[in-house]
Amino acid sequence: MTDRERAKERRFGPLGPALVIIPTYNEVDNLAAIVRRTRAAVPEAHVLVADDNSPDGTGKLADELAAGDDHVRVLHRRGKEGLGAAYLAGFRWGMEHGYDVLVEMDADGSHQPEELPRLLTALRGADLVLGSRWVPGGRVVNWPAGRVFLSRGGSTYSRMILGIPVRDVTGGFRAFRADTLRGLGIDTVASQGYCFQVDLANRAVRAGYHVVEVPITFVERELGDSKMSRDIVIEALWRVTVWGLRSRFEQVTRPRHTGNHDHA
Ligand SMILES: Nc1nc2c(ncn2[C@@H]2O[C@H](COP(=O)(O)OP(=O)(O)O)[C@@H](O)[C@H]2O)c(=O)[nH]1
Ligand SMILES: [Mg+2]
Repeated sequence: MTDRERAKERRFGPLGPALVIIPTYNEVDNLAAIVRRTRAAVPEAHVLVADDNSPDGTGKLADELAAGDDHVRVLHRRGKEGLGAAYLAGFRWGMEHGYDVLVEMDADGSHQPEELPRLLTALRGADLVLGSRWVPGGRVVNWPAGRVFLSRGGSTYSRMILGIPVRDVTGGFRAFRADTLRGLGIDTVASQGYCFQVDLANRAVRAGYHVVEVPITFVERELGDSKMSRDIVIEALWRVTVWGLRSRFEQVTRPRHTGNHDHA
């Protein structure tokens, strides 16, 4: 480790126990493998499966995995309420139970647990780490052209209208310090679908947190179905547009400090 890295770690403080939150809706074919890979990749971390009462029995499978491993826990939720709501419930659970690091990771294998150590290492010198497909070294495997277009377009649009320097703003492979989440005011997050991710990244940059993007290889799922829908895209588009316009409006109406003291 270089002196600079050591200095950074001192500035951001040591990392305590980590919780990897895996939201699930109908992931019965994927869950066991993803939990096994996560436990192997970061044996000291705990896993929380946040299941929205999946009709395919994912919740029951999660209970079975938890019964055989004290590092695996399950949060059973009433019904399908969206990815954002599941993560918020997972974050709250994790903070109530004293975790210092809260990680977001999909259940379908798109986010590779083997990359978790890199995210956690980067978090030693940051407030928030974003796994990123759209920085040098990041890539996607087996994604249809339509999804690449949607993701790149969504990130570019969000970056431009929000004015934040994040390349992959919709990604969902992330590591937060609990202190960062506390500072973001998650109780006022209303986003339900994937724009939840844009919301948190936007809040973190605006609040002045040190946000770092780490390249990841995103692998399209082989089993089960994507829950991406037109409604999710529409929610993201209108919310991001409203946030962007609001911040532009604040910029032009804010009293200006010119720094000119000639008249004094
Ligand atoms: N608990 C919960 N998980 C969800 C919901 N929607 C999606 N997920 C999970 O979020 C992750 C990403 O969803 P996925 O369908 O793979 O989206 P895609 O990768 O963008 O196509 C997966 O682990 C899903 O099971 C939801 O409403 N509730
Ligand atoms: Mg997926």
